[in-house]
Amino acid sequence: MKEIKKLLVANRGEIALRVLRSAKEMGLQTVAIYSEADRNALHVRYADEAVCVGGPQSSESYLRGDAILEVCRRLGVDAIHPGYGFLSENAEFARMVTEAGIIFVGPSPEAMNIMGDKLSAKQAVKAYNIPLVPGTDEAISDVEEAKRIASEVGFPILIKASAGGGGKGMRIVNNAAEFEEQMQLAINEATSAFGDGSVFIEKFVTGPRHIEIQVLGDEHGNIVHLFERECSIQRRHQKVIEEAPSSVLTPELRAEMGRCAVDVARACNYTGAGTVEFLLDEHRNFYFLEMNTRLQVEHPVTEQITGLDLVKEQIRVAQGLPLPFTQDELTITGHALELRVYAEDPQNNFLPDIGTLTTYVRPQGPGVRVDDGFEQGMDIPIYYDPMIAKLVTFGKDRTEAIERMLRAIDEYQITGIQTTLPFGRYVLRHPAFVSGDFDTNFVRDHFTPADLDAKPDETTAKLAAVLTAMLMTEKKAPVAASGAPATATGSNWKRNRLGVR
Ligand code: MV4
Repeated sequence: MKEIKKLLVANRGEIALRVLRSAKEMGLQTVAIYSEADRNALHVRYADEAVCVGGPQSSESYLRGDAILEVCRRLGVDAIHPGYGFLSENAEFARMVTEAGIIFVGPSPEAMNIMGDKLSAKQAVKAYNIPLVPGTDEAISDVEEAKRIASEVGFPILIKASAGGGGKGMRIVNNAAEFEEQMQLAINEATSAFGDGSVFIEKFVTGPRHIEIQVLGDEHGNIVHLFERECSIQRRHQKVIEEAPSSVLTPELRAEMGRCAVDVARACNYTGAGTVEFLLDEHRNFYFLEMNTRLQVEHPVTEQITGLDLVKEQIRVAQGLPLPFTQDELTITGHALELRVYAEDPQNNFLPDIGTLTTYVRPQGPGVRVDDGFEQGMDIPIYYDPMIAKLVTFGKDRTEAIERMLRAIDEYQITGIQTTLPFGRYVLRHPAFVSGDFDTNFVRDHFTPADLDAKPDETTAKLAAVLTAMLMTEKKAPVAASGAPATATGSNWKRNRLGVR
């Protein structure tokens, strides 16, 4: 075992604070780094020591691997937690850290390299029986060959950049006539954005759900999955609401996707916490898309339903300890939702809204968790992500988690800036969301800014009607389609399987 005594968090905002809290509970000494824009930030005050590493721009501070390593040497740091974003998926940084004799709390640089490129990820999982979207598993540059494959796969197809991610460098092609132009655009975009023009083709799945599986691996070859997160409610590839468990997975499908996720992790000898992304189509076929080699923003919903602290687990496996549980020992209890609260104006095309948090009062009470990095009176800096907070609620079932989220949104008081809280309230009250019948097109299909002007009474009445309908269905159908008892894991998720097409 490689004991960690002093941990540096190479990040800012809510995730820096989140990691520091777990480190403190574990009795570790903590070091924060910060930029000139974050002098008064909460993570700086929370850590035992804090060092300014440069200017407000990320490139002058949070992305400066050399400066961060210098702080580690000076303060005798034995491990770095990278959080998400910034250097968290930078294999070169992970290698530098390891070569400096410091523990990188995350996977090996090799695993990061394999999964950082979508085509090499597809190659790596080839030896396993992982379903992939029909298409090519190699870079394609010959337009005629690409067209031939596209017509075999069938339109619409999607051209994706191998080095891309989060929707960057994707092009939908509806017919052969558009093909050549779109392919050239995709290659040019990929070349200028990633310095790598490799593209490939996939059948375009038109109304998919985005389901991801949390995995955790140790250095002794043990890998488990921690069930799924449903992340279909997003706007322009920015997630808005995440939940666990998903209301569309049967226990059988959950186990099958879980096994595949573990195999994806095995394909790159994954260690630490990671996430395997799948698309689920309307017939509930699933396809592996990519793997994210970091702790994700939405990890709290998994923590709430499993009772685990993922940051502690990350730190333990980074010290070389074996996982303290087996797959069979893991169960789902209750239901959790996360609403991302952004400093954006939903009435004005979600334009980032910067300024001072004149009023900032967090919701409290049963089943509410707020992960944030701000206090009343602070400014939201313009240099970083506009996410102010993650509002997480949990309850015995999905209905209770929704009711608590609506109550928590009402308690949340933020003035001085516009936020996405009203948008969150709108989504949580929408019959399609409440019934579970939605896909990644939810926001496009169901939202216009005028919806936020609706009288609260009208939407409340609508919600009451839907909840009543759900309660009646629960009484009629408390048993899963498989005929298995509905609460084998102590979870009520099966009762919520409405809207399954
Ligand atoms: C797809 C797809 C449909 N068909 N691939 C977007 C982000 C990246 N991780 C993969 N993405 C998609 N890939 C095929 N073959 C639809 C999406 C997609 C999407 C995926 C997950 C969550 C939200 C999304 C929104 C639009 C498109």
